[in-house]
Amino acid sequence: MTRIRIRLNGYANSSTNLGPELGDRVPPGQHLAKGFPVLTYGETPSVSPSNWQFKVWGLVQEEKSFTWEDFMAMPQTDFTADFHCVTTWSKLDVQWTGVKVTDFMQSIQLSPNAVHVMEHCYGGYTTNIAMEDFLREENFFAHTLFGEPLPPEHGGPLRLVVPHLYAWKSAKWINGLEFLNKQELGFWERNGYHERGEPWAEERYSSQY
Ligand SMILES: Nc1nc2c(c(=O)[nH]1)N[C@H]1C(S)=C(S)[C@@H](COP(=O)(O)O)O[C@H]1N2
Ligand SMILES: [Mo]
Repeated sequence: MTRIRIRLNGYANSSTNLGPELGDRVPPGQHLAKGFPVLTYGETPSVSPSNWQFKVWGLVQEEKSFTWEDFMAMPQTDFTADFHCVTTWSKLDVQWTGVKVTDFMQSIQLSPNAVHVMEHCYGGYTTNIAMEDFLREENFFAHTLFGEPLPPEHGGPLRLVVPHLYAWKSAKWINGLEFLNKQELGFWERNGYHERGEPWAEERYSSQY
C-alpha cells in the first residue's frame, strides 16, 4: 500500500513555546491537544457500511452513486497528517487509511464550469471548499484511524480529511459532493467562520474579509 507523510508546515511559529521541531508544525494560536478530541455539532449519525451511500451531483457530466464496496475497490493509501481545529487544538501525526480524493475523482467527469464543492453529510452538516483546495494530492476519504475502523464519533464509516485547512472542512459521515459554478457557504461558513480556513494564515472568522 502507498504510504504518504504529509508535511504542510512552512515557517517557525514564534507564538508558541514548543521548540524548533514543533514550532513549525503548530500554527499560530494553536496548542497541542491531549488525546484526540471529538468536535461535533449535533448528534452522531449511525450509518452501517451496508446502508451507506455516497452521491455526486451538480456540475458533473453524470450524477453517480457509490456503495461501500465501490470505495473499498479503489486504491487504498495510508496517511500521516496533522489536524488543526479552529477552536485552537491541534493533533499531530494522526494516522489514517483511505482513498485519495484524486484517486476517487478518476470516476467523476466534471463539467468545465465546476469551480467549487459543497461537502454533504449524514445528519445535514455541510462545508464548502474551492476546487483547487479540494483537488490537492494530500486530501483523502478516511475509513481507518490508527489501524482501527474509523469510530462513529470521528466520522465513521467515512469522512473527508483536508489537512491544509482547519478541521471543520474535514466533513465527518460524508455522503455526497455537489459541484458548483460559484462559491456557496456551508454550515459554519454561514455562521461566522471563514470561507477558506487556512490555519497558517489564521483564517478563522468571516469578519476577517
Ligand atoms: N458532519 C460533521 N463533520 C464535522 C463536524 C461536524 O460537526 N459534523 N465538525 C467539524 C469540526 S469543527 C472539526 S474540528 C472536526 C473534528 O473532528 P473529530 O471530531 O474527529 O476530532 O470535524 C469536522 N467535521
Ligand atoms: Mo473544529
